[in-house]
Amino acid sequence: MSHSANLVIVANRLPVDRVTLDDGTTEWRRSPGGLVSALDPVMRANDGTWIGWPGGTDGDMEPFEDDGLHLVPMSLTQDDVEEFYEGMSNGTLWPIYHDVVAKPEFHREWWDRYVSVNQRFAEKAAEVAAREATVWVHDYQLQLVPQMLRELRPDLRIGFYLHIPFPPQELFQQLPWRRQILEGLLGADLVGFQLAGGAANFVRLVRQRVGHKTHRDLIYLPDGRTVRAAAFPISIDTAGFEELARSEGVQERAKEIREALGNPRKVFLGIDRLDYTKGIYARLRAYAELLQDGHFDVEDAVFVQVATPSRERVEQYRILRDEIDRLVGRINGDLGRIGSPAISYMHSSFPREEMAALYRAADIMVVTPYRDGMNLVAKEYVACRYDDQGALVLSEFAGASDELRQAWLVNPYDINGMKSALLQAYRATERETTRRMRAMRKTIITHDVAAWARGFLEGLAGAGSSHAKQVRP
Ligand code: GDG
Repeated sequence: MSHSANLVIVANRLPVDRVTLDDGTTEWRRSPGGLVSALDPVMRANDGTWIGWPGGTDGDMEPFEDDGLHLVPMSLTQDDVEEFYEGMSNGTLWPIYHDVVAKPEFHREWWDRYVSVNQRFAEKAAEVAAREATVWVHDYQLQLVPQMLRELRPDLRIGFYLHIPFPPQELFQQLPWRRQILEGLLGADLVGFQLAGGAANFVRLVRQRVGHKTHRDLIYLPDGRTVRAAAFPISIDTAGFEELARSEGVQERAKEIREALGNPRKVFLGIDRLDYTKGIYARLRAYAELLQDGHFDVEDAVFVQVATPSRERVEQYRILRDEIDRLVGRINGDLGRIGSPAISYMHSSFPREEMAALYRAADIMVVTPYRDGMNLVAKEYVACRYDDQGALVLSEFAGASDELRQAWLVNPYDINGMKSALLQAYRATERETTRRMRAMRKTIITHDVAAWARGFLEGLAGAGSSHAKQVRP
């Protein structure tokens, strides 16, 4: 590897997906995620390198350049995928960090594999980082990397960002490897969370379980280092989404969608990865009860639910899929009429343009997770409503509810409460929705994903006691 980088991003996935073309050849396509567009300018300004898994189990691949970005693929074997990714990451950590909405499983082989894969990521980062470079590690799959990397390369400035919630100690304590994970994270100079609550949970756990001294957001290690834990709520490329929403193609498509739905008075919309944390089941039940109770009719309104396929090899995700299939079938069977289903359900993923058109077509966006680090869908909806129209029904347990206070906030465990919020949003006057939407738009226009990345990197430049070089945020 000839390129040595002043900024290294380490994440479970690379920012590109490999797609196979009709003629059997493969090429790389930029993943649509907001993280990629946020980090793209920072990567370019610092000639950065991104380390991650390209998906699949095709064996070793050489580092390559894609559209000016240096990409370093990490290969995973079938066993790595099953034990590190599907197992420890998505079968153990994901549910524990999301309020134990599903039951976490603990397996020692999964943990051993998590350790060995984290070690390989750390070794790769140690190999490509220039002297005193900045390394930014992402998310729950790689929590041991900061410490492993510091051992290999004490000259580096290391940041870690957790995209999902950090749980309270009552739940975190269940983890048989709780101490190792805390120590893994403490290898960073700055540990970033979505919300101040997550940062506080982390600091308290470190004090109680590891025994380090702490003061506010600082942790003092016996070797003289300090680690800072703070909140950096993530956001989206607000201007980019608005521009897409304003494009002629998207406006045209939004009209077509409404027509295809039979031009009902109101369109409700849910867009989620098909995940048990997202509260899809309860939201559809609440909606169906509103129809049953006669508040409105299938001719007046329709609920469009897009569930993007996700983690399909993990058992709990298969069970969830069957449950939603059954529920939608029952609701439509009981309440739908010819040409007017109660719920229009799609288990598929769409291009960004189609997402924007759906946001434009929807009068009421329904986002009701039981627990969510942030929830970007809520912010994307607001970004697309340049007309200041549209209502957002949002769970109190999504990180986004800290900023989007003017949404109709709900407790997703309270079906009656959800019914009443859905109904209020349905009946809201234009004046009311405009007032709320305007305030929410202000928030996400000033706080976009570029501001998030800048904030974290500036925090990292000022954190810790190492003397590594600074990167341009
Ligand atoms: C994790 C945390 C945190 C979805 N379906 C399609 C599609 N999407 C895009 C959305 C949005 C993203 O995927 C989903 O982001 P969320 O934030 O809603 O949820 P998670 O996937 O669980 O993300 C979460 C996030 O990390 C960032 O830190 O907010 O709390 O759980 O951007 O638009 N995009 C396209 N087609 C789809 O079918 N193109």
